[in-house]
Amino acid sequence: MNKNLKISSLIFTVALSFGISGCGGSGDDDNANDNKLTFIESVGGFSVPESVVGKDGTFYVSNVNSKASGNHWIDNNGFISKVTKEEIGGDSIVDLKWIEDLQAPKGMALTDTALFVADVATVVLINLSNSEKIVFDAPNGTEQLNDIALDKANSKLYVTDYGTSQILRLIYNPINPIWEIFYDTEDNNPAQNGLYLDNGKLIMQGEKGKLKSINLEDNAVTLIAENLCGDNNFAIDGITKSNEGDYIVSDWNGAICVVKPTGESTVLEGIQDGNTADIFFVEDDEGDEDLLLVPDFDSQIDIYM
Ligand SMILES: [Ca+2]
Ligand SMILES: [Ca+2]
Ligand SMILES: [Ca+2]
Repeated sequence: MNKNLKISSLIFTVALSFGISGCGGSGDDDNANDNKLTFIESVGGFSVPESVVGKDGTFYVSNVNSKASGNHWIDNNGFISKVTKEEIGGDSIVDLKWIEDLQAPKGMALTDTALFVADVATVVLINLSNSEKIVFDAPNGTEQLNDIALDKANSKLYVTDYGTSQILRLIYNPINPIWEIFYDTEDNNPAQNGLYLDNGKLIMQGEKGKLKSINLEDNAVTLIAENLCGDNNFAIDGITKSNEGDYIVSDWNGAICVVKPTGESTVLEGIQDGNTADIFFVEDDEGDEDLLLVPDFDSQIDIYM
């Protein structure tokens, strides 16, 4: 990994090359920084941001815009912000309330043409070009949809319900959407939150302090790691993957942990105080200027390299 500043292909204006998981990069000082993030800047102006996703220089931030839970999530004031990299470096947000009339939008999934948003009891599909919405009402009994993992090739998405601890599957045909329960609660199962699709496996929490995967072909559940970063109560909010093949998981309470496929996990140092909600890994086009975007569930997206 080269540690050269490259202004020309910046994401969020400033980026140095950095492998989030370290993993013995080729630099001289690789050992010193393997498990440390470097804070770059915060982008503010949001209202309880829960997640961020993006591609090609355009990013979307879900704004819960309320901190109360239960029925208080239903307040019709949630919104999605649309941010471009040029403006975000100058601390300005292109379109703070790009999409309004949501409740408490949280996890999102992005395609070339659409943004899917988990919004309490619905999944909302937003057309990127005309901002039109298609709303998929979740089945009765759904409590608080939280995160989305998209299986676009099969027109399916998986969405966690923080309230019931289930993972639901939606075939998102607008004319005939089909919902089913894909994964039901385990013993001692905490509220399901973060979800990530990785080559035919759904990566999820399963039990507090653990990272598990479900094989989408046979539904077999495999334990990847336990006692995440030495914390049996690690409550996963966001799950992503570095370009070195390690999972990066956030605990909403304020911690980020790198999990190797072998199950070894290491806490990332250098995180700002506050919450760390649903994170997003930005791999540079050339693969060597990677960033981690961390919503603080207050007002900012914190950017690390
Ligand atoms: Ca709200
Ligand atoms: Ca997520
Ligand atoms: Ca979440």
